[in-house]
Amino acid sequence: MPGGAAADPGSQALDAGGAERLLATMWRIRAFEERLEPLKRSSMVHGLTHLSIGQEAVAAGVCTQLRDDEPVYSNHRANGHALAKGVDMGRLLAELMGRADGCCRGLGGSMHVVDVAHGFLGATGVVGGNLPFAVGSALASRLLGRERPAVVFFGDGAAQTGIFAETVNLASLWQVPVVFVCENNGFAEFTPRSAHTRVERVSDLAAPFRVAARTVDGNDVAEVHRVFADALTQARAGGGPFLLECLTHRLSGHYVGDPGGYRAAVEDEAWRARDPIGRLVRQADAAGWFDVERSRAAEEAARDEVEAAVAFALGSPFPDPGIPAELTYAR
Ligand SMILES: Cc1ncc(C[n+]2csc(CCOP(=O)(O)OP(=O)(O)O)c2C)c(N)n1
Ligand SMILES: [Mg+2]
Repeated sequence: MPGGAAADPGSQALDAGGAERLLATMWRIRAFEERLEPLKRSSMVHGLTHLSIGQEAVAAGVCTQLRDDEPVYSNHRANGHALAKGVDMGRLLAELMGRADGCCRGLGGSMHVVDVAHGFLGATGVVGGNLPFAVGSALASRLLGRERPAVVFFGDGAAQTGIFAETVNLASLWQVPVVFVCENNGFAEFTPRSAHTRVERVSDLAAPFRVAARTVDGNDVAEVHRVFADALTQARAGGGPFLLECLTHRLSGHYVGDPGGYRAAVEDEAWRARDPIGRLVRQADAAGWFDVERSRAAEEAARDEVEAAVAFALGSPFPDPGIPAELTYAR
């Protein structure tokens, strides 16, 4: 399958090849989720479906730089993180459709996707609940004698939980290799950040714990890639934790079917002009790397891959009803 995480891409400055890879990854996420929405509306997909359309630059800029054994802890808005980390698209869709060939045999669904082989250690429905997992993973690697960074994605809403402060404090105290990646889309469900707090920037919450932090334009994949590359290099070298805040925007509801009453005040049109895919194409054109034709080809390849994933998932049976008991109890 094209795109996704590489075995050992390292962290280097963006070049034409790297930019093409980010473009392909963003198109794969966009095409997948645009197809997922009608599948969810026609009840082919089970459980809540949280789309990340408009936020693809964060997943792509971060996950494509990680090795398979550098784990990612995702949240409820997990499709982009999973695809960019290398989870097979067909197996991901089969999981969301509750099919036996899903990456968790169809028993988990969208908020419990796990793929150990690719270091995708999971979506979770517990807002903020993934933060300590990442610190525990980074601590475990330290105890085993290596600095293996863990990355955790969380939203601006998760930054308001108590466990966020506890986790950042311990990461700082122990100086473990963890990169906290905040996707600040300005909303937690239907509530704007301004209704939760007077602290506008999540990166400001790191300073009291003496954790280095940066806020970047989360719709500029080149900038996300560049700053995350530095954080990753620091973490791999034993330099301790880092918090990367990516300012972004989800172009659709909190979940598919969100009535959206609050969206009248949301500036979708202004954000559409800052669409991360179009921006990368303009940057690549200016750098002489590729133009919009390359983007169209990447889009077409992504849409073909999605159709193959749909056929794969639809061809997969539902799990044997006896399986949950078999997996729950030890013999
Ligand atoms: C512990 C917990 N509290 C509340 C919820 C309900 N909930 C689900 S998503 C969400 C908002 C999360 O916002 P944010 O972290 O900013 O992520 P975003 O949805 O914007 O990507 C909330 C409150 C939950 N799932 N878990
Ligand atoms: Mg949010």
